[in-house]
Amino acid sequence: MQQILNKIRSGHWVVMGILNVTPDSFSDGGQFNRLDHALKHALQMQKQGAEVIDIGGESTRPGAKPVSLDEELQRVIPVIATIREYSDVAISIDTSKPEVMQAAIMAGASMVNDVNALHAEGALEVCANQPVAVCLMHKQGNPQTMQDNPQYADIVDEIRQYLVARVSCCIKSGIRSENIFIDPGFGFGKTLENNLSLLKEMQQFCTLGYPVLVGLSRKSMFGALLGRDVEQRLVASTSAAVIAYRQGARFFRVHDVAETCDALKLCEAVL
Ligand code: 7PJ
Repeated sequence: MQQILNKIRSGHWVVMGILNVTPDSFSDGGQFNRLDHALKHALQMQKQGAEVIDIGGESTRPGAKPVSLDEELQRVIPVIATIREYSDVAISIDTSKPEVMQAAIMAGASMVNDVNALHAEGALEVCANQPVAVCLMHKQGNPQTMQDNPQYADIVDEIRQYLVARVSCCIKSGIRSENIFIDPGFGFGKTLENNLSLLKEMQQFCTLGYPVLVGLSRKSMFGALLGRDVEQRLVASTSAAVIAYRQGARFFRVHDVAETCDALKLCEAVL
């Protein structure tokens, strides 16, 4: 993970491949649920250029139901252990539960990606006591209801303030500032118009002093804008990654690793 942090700090981009191990994952239909499939998918994404694999056992898509601690642990820990056994790719755990963070770190994860920005009791402490990177994401509301009626006075300002406040909490708890990423949280309690504003104003997050991670891949904002199903959002997703890159985002959480890497290589070559 240290290498990846250095790479991003020196201005290069990094792609994080998404590995969902939820039966209800909207874009891979839970087909990677079994261990061997999960491993194959992770190794394939690594070969395609992913330097981090983000493993999530609880779907956070709009309307998804929470899963129990035991269920989440059973889904993610064997997958992390298996990938760790066969590959040296960096592993990120996509969770909001401190117990899952802890177990994932023990099994070999070196990053905690929390859509809840380490709000759960004990989460800050788990991340402060170990050499892990953290990603703090903004969301409004909870997955069950967040898309019902999101409201903002000034969305960019509100999210900037939220992220800055969460960063301070992390630093106060003992998390090293070099280990912190921030993320405006596309699609988490945001209308299409909100998401487009965030993409347009990406630069305002990239100048806060912390590297920015973006998760735009196959999101429903493209469905809303283009009327396209999840499998038909590749061009919009990579184009959006390029728009974010041009404004300073350097860490990209994606399903389509090879295509995103092509687009980002082009961006870097042009600059
Ligand atoms: C994000 C995420 C995101 C970060 C998900 C999906 C929904 N983590 N986890 N940022 N999205 N950091 O992939 O559509 O945008 S789950």
